[in-house]
Amino acid sequence: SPLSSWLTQLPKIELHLHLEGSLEPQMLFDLAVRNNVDLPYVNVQEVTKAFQFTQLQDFLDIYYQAAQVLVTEQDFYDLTWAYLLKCKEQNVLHVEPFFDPQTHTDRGVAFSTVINGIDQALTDGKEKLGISSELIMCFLRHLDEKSAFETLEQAMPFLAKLKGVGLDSSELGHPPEKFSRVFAKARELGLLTVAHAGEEGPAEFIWTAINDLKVSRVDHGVNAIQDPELITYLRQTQMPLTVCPLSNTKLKVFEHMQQHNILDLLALDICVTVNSDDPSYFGGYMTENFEALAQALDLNQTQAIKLVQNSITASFCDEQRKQELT
Ligand code: ES4
Ligand code: ZN
Repeated sequence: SPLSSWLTQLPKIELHLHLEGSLEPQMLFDLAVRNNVDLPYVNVQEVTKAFQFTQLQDFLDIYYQAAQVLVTEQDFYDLTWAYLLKCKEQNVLHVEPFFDPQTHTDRGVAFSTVINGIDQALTDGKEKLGISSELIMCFLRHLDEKSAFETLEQAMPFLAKLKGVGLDSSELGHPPEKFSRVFAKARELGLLTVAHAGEEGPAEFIWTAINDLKVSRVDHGVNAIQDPELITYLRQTQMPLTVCPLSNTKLKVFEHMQQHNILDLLALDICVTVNSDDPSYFGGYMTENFEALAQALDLNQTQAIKLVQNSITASFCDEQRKQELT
């Protein structure tokens, strides 16, 4: 359709993307062979079947298992490069990807292997594709504070390659304040902070992400709608929410895209943005997320442009790059 090609051409920014969640089935198989890793799937059809999950924990179990095929620096390079090529196709000009070091260091892959592979691809992405980036390291919230501190310690030689830290994995039972001290240390080191909050967890977790972790953005945050005072706060402070429409319907945060609240939040003048989260698992990259909003919620061009402008405002890039993106 005309809108669909317009959405593909529209210059876009991605602020909520897990690199491990951009691992496509074909690369999963190729890396399993390359590294001699056993998979519980023999073909793409069985992978597709395994991807029938409808809640966060079922997804995470498969996502962490698949990540085991990532072993060498070249693997992390190839994963990141494939994502950047997809960005180029979809006219995504700036990205702020997440990675989960503990998923790899806990099985014996060195922190340096992970970050050097990712960083080299991001550097090449800037030089060869013109895509700028800022990298964010996430702590797994189902693990303990000690493990998060150890991960921050491992990151010390690589601080120049990192813009911030985030918090992801199972939200229920693991409130943001579990990581108040490690986030305080990260801020002392000059890192910005973000956290997944209000995805499957309550609005209260958005408050504690803001007040205890001092986040610059909230990842997901759609459950803010349950708390009118929080909505007022988010509007007045223009605290950004990195919303992921296809993720939210796949994991049944909303039953159908028609029920998604992103355009309601936009109408309330909240700084919402569109992002793909784990595109290989949830059914699409940036363009497909915008297209899903166009189909289900009648997203128009004015709204799409405002959503991209919000992403520029919410981005961690420098003022000069923001000017170029505007
Ligand atoms: C995630 Cl959708 C989502 N939620 C929480 N943690 C995650 N890690 C990767 N995708
Ligand atoms: Zn996420």
